[in-house]
Amino acid sequence: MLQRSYSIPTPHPNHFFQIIMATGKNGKTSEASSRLYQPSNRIVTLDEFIIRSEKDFEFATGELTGLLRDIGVAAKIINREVNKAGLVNILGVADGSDNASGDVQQKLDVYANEKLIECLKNSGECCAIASEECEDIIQVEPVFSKKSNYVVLFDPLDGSSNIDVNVSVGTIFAIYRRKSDNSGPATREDFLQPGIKQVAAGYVLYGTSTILVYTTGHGVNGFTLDPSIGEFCLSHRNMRIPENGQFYSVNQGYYSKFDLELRRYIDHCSDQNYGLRYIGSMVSDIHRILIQGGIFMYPSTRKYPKGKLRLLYECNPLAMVVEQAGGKAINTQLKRILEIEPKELHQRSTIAIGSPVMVNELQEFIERYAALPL
Ligand code: AHM
Ligand code: MG
Repeated sequence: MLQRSYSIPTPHPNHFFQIIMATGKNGKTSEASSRLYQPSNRIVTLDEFIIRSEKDFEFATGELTGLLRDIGVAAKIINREVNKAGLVNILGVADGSDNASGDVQQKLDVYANEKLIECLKNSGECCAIASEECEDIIQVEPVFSKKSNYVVLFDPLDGSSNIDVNVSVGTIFAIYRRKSDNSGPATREDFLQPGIKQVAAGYVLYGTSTILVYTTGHGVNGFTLDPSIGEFCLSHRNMRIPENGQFYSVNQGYYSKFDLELRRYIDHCSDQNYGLRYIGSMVSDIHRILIQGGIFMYPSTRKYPKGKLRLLYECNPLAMVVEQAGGKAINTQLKRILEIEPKELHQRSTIAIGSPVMVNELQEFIERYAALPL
């Protein structure tokens, strides 16, 4: 494979990233499959970037800036523990409990959950928290929350069933402005808002390197943790998802349990020689798709007729990131994920998310086959 380097201009003034375009065996340049972002020499830390971007926020009081920084701090603490897994007694299932969604809770789920709650509570930049690991919302006492206007939702360690086998896992987060008056406690309605109301969303991927990717509705940026200085440094500015891709990502083991239209689309992917990539850790799969293009699907199955993934702290934040990068995210009823009106905190949803051309292609299959008799 030949490699050529280009410096490309972008709308951002300080942007000097190189995109390495790879030329495949067939001589075609495949930007989608081999886009690499490379930072310039000037180091921009996450904190510096967040503070400099504060002017982008509609209500620039510094609260949201503080919240994003708190999440960065919690991510570093979680990263340290995830990296030690195997050396200390932190692997395996937590003592006798399932989480709020009925999934088996790992020890590291519990640890990551506690750290995030601790960091958010101590800084006092949000008034309430919701987590995959907690049945109900957690109020932050007014003495700490300084009457904050924000609520935070997260999945502290997504894909945690993979930890014991050293596969990458991630933290997913979503931030909303509360609807209720800030003189009283936050309410469930503050959390039950459609994804379009998110003021910020993102994820941290604890992978071969640790990367924090987030958006405040003004594009998507990624920050790689430099362990030597303990800082997240800007490495992926203004991320854009390739329009189209060569990979599809779905648990094909459930093929016979999928609806006809999904099975036909998967057959089509196979006919087209698309590669199948499925890590079983959604953050990792979405991160790959964000960079290389492709489609991720978790449709309904017999076990999960409404889909497995949680709308508020898995689908919505990842949909916001992907849309902000130029992608699409819909459910298998063809509704835009970000416009679904949530009814419950731990509501599940089906999802198809990724490169716009591939999501549109799936949509055509659903429209064509869903109406057919079985
Ligand atoms: P979790 O929140 O309990 O970790 O479950 C979510 C994970 C996703 O990261 C991943 O895409 C999916 O579950 C994998 O599910 P399956 O094993 O059914 O394919
Ligand atoms: Mg999860």
